[in-house]
Amino acid sequence: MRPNTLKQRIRDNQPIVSAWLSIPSGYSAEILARQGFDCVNVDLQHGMIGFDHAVPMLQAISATDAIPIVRVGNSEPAAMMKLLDAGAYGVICPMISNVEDAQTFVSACRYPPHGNRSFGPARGLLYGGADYAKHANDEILTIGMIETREGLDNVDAIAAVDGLDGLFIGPNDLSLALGKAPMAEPTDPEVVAAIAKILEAAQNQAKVAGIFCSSPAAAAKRIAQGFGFVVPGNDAGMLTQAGRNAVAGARANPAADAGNTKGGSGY
Ligand code: 3PY
Ligand code: MG
Repeated sequence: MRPNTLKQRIRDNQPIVSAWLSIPSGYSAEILARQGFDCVNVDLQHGMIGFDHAVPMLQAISATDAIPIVRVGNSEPAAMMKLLDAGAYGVICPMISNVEDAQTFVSACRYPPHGNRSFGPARGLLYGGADYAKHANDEILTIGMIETREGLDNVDAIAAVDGLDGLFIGPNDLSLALGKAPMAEPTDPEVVAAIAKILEAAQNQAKVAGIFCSSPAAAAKRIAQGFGFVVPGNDAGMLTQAGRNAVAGARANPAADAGNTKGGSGY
């Protein structure tokens, strides 16, 4: 089976930098997958993406060295199993609040005897190789999101769940859960302490800790803090920023590009 290089990076203590897709397009998936990210996540929770769009996006990513992963909408096993069959090499599951949630999630991603994943690996076989079924339990990455108050209270027990590869923080939901305004880069001391607690819980179990970030600089700071999985913003945010910069740049100095008729990087 094609090795999951994310698992290798975790073993080697190398941070994972993930792209995050919310736009339902194989083309934008392909563009980002070719920019050097370790993995590209297709976000089926908050992204504008359903299963039928996710499949060509996973195909586009799997034509590159980036590992295709998904964030599912919830811990419902059938949807996860179908995305694994479609070739996802990792699953991020939101709102893991207790050990039972984590076990349900992990079980859906593992074939018996380690779980209850149903057999029918379709694109998994094409991407992973003929021996997919033999090694999938070892290669598929499972990351549970801690972003509820209950999840925070139970974080040590959740981190210890066998087969769960890591914890991932949703800073917006975590802020809301603690009675604060949603923030991608929280500054409230209670939320900051909660983030530190989740990081420590993962580290105590030698598991990877991940967090959504709003910019490359924020992601670099999180890596320096010990996070092993960061997301330096999503596709929509990058497009928004690039669009704003383009407009501001054009208005700031309208004569700068006079005479330059060459196309830029988008056409
Ligand atoms: C959150 O901030 O709650 C997230 O889930 C980020 O994707
Ligand atoms: Mg969230």
